[in-house]
Order: sequence, then structure tokens, then C-alpha cells
Amino acid sequence: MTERSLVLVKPDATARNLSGAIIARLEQAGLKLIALKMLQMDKALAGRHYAIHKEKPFFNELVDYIISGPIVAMVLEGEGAVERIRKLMGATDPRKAEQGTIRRDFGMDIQRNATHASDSPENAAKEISLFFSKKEICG
Ligand code: 3AN
Repeated sequence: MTERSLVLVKPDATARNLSGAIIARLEQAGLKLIALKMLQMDKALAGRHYAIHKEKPFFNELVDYIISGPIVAMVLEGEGAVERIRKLMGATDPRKAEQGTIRRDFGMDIQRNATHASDSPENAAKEISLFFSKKEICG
């Protein structure tokens, strides 16, 4: 099934000039880029984006980190995109991510792990609507 996923290049990766390299990996894997922007998230957007983690002990840290610098937000589309992108990214902790994955190659630690990607088509729809208007999606 054709799916869409929201991908974020996180502040650690934009700071190290890795946005293009990360987008290239996703495009080279055959995923279609249909929306793209750079922005700095504020607390309100971060709280909504990470609402499912509200009760986690690392929630405040996570919010402070994701608003600490610019991010690149994008929507990618493709057959089974959600799972395919999560495979390309690898495990949350870059040290546990498989060889050749984005987080293994570009992540620093469990918080500064270079990228975010939606974990289900349902969450993707919610996350995409937080970052992009319908008009901004060229799909
Ligand atoms: P994923 O991004 O792989 O779906 P989640 O949804 O479990 O991982 O976690 C969301 C984000 O929260 C991660 N990308 C990571 O930045 C952060 N995170 C997860 N676990 C921890 C932790 N134990 N300590 C600090 N940050 C964490």
C-alpha cells in the first residue's frame, strides 16, 4: 500500500550539515519526497509532536533537545513507506542500530539520534498535519 511518513532531520544532524546526506539516502531508496521545510520547533509544537511520550522520564529533555536548533521536516511517500523508512533509520539507539543505517552512520546517542520517522500510518497522518498544510504537500 502507498503510505506517507513524516521524517525530521533533528538538530544534531542539521548542525553537522547532514540534512542533504540523509535526504539522499531516503531518495536513493526509492522514496518520493513530496514536502520539505526547515524550521525551529517551539515548545507547543514539540509537545504535540511528542504527546505519546508525555509520561516518559525523558520527555522534558526530549522537548528541550528538539527545540534547541533548526530541523528539516519532510514527507516521503512510497509503497510501505513507514516500515521501509524505519528500517533505513535503524534502532532508536545508534549504538544498537544495524550497520549501514542512518542512525548508525549519523547518530550520536539515544537522544541525538539524527532522525525521527513516524511509527505507523495513523501517527504519520497526525504528524504530517502538525508540520504541513495540504497546500504544502506536492503529492
Ligand atoms: P523512535 O524515534 O525510534 O520511534 P521512540 O519513539 O521510542 O523512538 O522515542 C522517541 C524519541 O525519544 C527518540 N527518537 C529519542 O530521541 C528519544 N528517546 C527514546 N528513548 C530515550 C531515552 N531512554 N533517553 C533519552 N531519549 C530517548
